[in-house]
Amino acid sequence: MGTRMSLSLVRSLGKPWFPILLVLYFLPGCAPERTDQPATPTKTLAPLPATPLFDQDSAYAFVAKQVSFGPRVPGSKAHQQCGDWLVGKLKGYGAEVIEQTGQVSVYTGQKIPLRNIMARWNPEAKDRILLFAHWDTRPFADKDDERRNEPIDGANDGASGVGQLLEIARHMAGKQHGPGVDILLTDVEDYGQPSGTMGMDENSVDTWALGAQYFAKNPPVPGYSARFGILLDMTGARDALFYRESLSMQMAPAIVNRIWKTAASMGHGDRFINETKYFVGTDDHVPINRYLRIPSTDIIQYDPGTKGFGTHWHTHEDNMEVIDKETLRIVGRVVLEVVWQER
Ligand code: AHN
Ligand code: ZN
Repeated sequence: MGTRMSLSLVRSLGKPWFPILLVLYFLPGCAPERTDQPATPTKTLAPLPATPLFDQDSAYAFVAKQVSFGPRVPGSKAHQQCGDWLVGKLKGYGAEVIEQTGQVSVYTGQKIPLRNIMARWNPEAKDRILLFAHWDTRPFADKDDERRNEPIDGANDGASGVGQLLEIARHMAGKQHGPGVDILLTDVEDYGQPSGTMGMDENSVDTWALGAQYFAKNPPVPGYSARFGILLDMTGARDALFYRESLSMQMAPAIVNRIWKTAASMGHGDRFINETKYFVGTDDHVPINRYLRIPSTDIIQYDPGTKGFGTHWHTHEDNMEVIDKETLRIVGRVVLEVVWQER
């Protein structure tokens, strides 16, 4: 093609329309392409600061500390004391802390106090990332055969995600690049109406995640938004597997992709399984997606044996014995990596 074009150019020499051809030849895009130069100049991005090391011993200690207060049932003394400790830790890591208090009605009609805790780094930044987990404990063990009316320890269901977020918080003052970060510890997630094994009906779905619903409907920061949100729920049990959660895939597929791809690239594809499972009826990410329109995903354990949550779920077996440092580390470092890679 190039040779034929050049030949016809030679034959046109001396023809009256040759000057027009000559002008056309030098117009951008009309000359035969040169291959010795890149078509567009390459933009080199500045290297990102190294991601800090997520310390699983530290995360484990944060889980154990929460459990040591006793079940963090809304309205209880343990709940009050643990809440105070969480606020103190987050302030100690340099965050501006907003406490959102209020009252919510649970499925029995009973009114209970609510305390959402939001820790903010670089609060002036418009561009933000939201990390969240619930810090309350289920007041009963409705999936157990014994002591069904007693509250559970909630080592995995509640304390694990909060422990990982506290360990991430410990590094946050050192983050000088990229968007601002908010860690939201939601309250009254786990006071939902007990139901059969196969999940929930239309009426009971809204009895869960009351703190996140309250936050999303009345954000304490007017016009609150974020690029994306990541919810950690039951992320600390031994050998836990994390499948792409179906509601997250419907509402926020891009951030799900980011997390599962990052996990695979870090060698954790054996824990972050690249398959979607429908097993979560609702969770804190649903109101955050629905009302605040922040694309948010739930990282939550799926057990192929139960085709649902772990066997310890909402039983007294959800105690420190199910917590494993390796699981805490894997989820913690994947989330920290995704946060650190944002520019
Ligand atoms: C259900 O899907 C029934 N519950 C998800 C919310 C939850 C409860 N997460 C922890 N406990
Ligand atoms: Zn629960």
